[in-house]
Amino acid sequence: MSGQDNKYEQMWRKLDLDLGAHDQLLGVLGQFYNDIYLSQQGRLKGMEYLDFVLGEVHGLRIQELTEAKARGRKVVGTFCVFVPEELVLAAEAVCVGLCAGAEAGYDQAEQHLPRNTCALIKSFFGFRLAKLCPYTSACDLIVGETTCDGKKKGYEIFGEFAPTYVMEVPQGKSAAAKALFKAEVLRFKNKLEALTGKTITADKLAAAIKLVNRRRRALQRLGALRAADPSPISGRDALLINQVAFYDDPERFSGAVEKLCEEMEDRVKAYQGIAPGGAKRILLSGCPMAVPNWKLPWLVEGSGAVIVGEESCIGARATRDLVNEEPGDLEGMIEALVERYMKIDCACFTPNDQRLDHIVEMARELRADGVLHYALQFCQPYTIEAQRVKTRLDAEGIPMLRLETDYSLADAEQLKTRVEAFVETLG
Ligand code: BJ8
Repeated sequence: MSGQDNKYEQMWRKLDLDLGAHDQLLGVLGQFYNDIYLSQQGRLKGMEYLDFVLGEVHGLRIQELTEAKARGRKVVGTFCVFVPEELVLAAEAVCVGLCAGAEAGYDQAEQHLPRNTCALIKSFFGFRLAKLCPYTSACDLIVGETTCDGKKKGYEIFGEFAPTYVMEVPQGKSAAAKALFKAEVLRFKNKLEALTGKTITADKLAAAIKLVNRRRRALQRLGALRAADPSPISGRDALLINQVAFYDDPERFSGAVEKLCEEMEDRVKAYQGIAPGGAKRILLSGCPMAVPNWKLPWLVEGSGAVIVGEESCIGARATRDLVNEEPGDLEGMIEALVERYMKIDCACFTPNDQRLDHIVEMARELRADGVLHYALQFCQPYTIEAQRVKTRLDAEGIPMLRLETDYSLADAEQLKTRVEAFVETLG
């Protein structure tokens, strides 16, 4: 990631990026990455792959996407883990998660959205409107979803600036809700077939299910290894891996994570860890942290604690459940997709008791000393659900600190003080 390197300039120009602003963004991100990531001591050797991928986040991977497009493949962008990636792959398209983790293009975004909109929504508007994101520009279709009110109303406007399709996601888990979601999955399948001109067959879908499950299994294995004390990997690195999972080639990425897990297993056997023995163990819970939103992990680990898990869509909520690989027919596979995706415990659902159970489960399995509940300001689902999380964790005797923040660094000192005070009270 370098603001100086312009070997991709022509490609970015073709994608209609604002080259000056884009160069500035890469320069800032590169510095941020050096400070937060490359300054860590004792990182795993396998993280070099992640450093490389992130270094080429707007370079090599975009080149791969443009080459795939030249060969006739479509690129489909998503903002939510509810969108079944397996269908996108089975339609022979490339699926990329569109990140929205920086305060970029806010001025342009605020011309269309209220100022007090959640940072994630403002960020995906900003990246598009300020012409900063080559992923968004490369997309033939961007898939939104009716999860929170901010997103679903936002997509009505976003559709004026990018080819947008919205999937309806139910707000509960009744049989009627599942039927609605199944109808939406089928509608999405038709949309993809129309977009790509390819038929989604049972064979293609079975292969896509296996591929995406492989990535989930690799991330589950990595997540389970973090139960070791000392933890073999920092929370910052684990978050980065989960972030990169959304845009890297799934097969290549799974191979790299599987190798990394082998290295982690060796560390665990040797009782080696990234944090000093006795470091307080923190579980993060709440809103997703998209690239390059590394603020909180940086502050937490800067306070001497170590993050051992993320109960988040960029974390365990995205990887916990696999799609059943047994059905051999298309109908059975669609059912299996619906079953799996309806298990997601996003705070947009009501009631959402499964999420409370999962937080407790994760805290116990990962031997966390405390939970940091993280919500983006103006995110009603997570800021409100934080109260129920607190009540449940109090009942379980698990300490919790509730934080609301955004992407700005203006509150970093204040957050740091609160996190340090919380860590001191643990164990
Ligand atoms: S399944 S968590 S990825 S919706 S932070 S935009 S909820 S106001 S991101 Fe999410 Fe899908 Fe749910 Fe996961 Fe709205 Fe909240 Fe902003 Fe959010």
